[in-house]
Amino acid sequence: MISIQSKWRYLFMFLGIQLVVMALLSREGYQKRVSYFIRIFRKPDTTGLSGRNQTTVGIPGGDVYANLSTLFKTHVNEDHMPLCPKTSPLIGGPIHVKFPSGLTLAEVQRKNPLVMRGGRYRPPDCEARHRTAIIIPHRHREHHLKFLLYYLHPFLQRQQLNYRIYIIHQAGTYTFNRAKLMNVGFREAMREEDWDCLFFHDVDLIPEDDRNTYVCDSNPKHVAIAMDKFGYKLPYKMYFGGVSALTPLHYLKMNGFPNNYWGWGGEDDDIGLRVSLGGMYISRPSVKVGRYKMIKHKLDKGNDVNPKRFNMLAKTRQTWKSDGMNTAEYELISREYMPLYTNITVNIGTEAGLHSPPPPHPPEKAAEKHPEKKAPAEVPVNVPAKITEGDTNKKPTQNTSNHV
Ligand code: UDH
Ligand code: NGS
Repeated sequence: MISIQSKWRYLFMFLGIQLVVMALLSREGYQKRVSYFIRIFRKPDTTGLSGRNQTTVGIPGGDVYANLSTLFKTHVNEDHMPLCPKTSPLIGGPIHVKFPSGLTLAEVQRKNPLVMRGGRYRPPDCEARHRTAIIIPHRHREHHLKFLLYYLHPFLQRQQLNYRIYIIHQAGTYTFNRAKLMNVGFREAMREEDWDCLFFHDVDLIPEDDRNTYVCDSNPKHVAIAMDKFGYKLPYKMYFGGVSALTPLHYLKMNGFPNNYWGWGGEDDDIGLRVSLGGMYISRPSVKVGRYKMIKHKLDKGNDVNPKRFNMLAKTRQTWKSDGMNTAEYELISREYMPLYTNITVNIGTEAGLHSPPPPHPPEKAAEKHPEKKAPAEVPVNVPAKITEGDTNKKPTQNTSNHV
């Protein structure tokens, strides 16, 4: 028979074990611990296609260039090439991203012998199922561009895509306008070829998993859903920044992107709202694969925080049909076919138009020097999920190791 004293002893032992387990769970994050325990009871995965830490089973060493040298130009008749398989045999999973010093564009070119002038690629041994244009808004970020090209070219080749990379370069020194540059990119890319999918891609985001396929969904896709700077989580429900993918039909249904967001912030939220206003939904890949490493940097000169962004967002419902693809005015300065990308340099003017002198800058409010998140004046549109102060108020996890 168990005496009362030993009953207490068991009770204390039980509570002690509970305390140890709780301490373990809270150390390094609850989720990590729970998944660790779950993994102990799971059969090992031999496909390399699920979960993280499978680098050695998936892409050898997580090297984005692994196995790509097996691809070479064959002299097959291009009219009689077989269709590429539904899932590329080159896709392997997680990619190890680092930023080696001393990388040059010549080196990226040497590592990508099958990329043609203008940053154009077609699989050498099969007819691609998908035709994707990558549109990158750009100014003064050559250093980031070099790293993006180093990772993006082999990443897209692993997916057996027919693709081209377009850099849309804003000429001059006037305030940067990311969304308007995307409108330019859309029109100029579609003028050149009949793309079935367009990826709108920030220059500083490096994909970390090649199962994140650069093809479109039946709804506009927000792709960069798990960035290192946000702890590999979506910062808020309606976030549509970084990388997104739309078909030409999606793009036209939402009248493209706004032209009037000059400076940092808000334009991606406007684009997210347009998806709903155009009668569509936001689709997303799984957080396991929609992972990105951001090359750390500060706010650029010429891209100050836009103090009007919340007021503008509150009016998207009224403005989206009259400001967008149908009103995007710009002047093409040049189109250059570089070895690794097509460079489109464009004059997008200012708030005052293409040729008028820029409007005087409004005095900047002290608070706007730092883009703390404020709520829009009112909830902008009747959409399934709304952007509120809480929604945009996220705390990026600072990751200093990506600062190059
Ligand atoms: N971009 C340029 N040149 C510029 C500004 C922006 O090329 O001068 C392009 C580039 O593709 C970049 C994208 O526009 O990836 C988005 O701009 P961003 O990287 O400045 O914006 P993001 O929100 O980062 O990703 C801002 C970092 C500082 C934020 C401070 C507020 N939290
Ligand atoms: C929101 C901004 C977005 C921006 C996002 C992430 O608050 O444009 O933060 O910013 N919306 C508004 O300001 C209305 S980040 O942490 O990357 O600097 O993309």
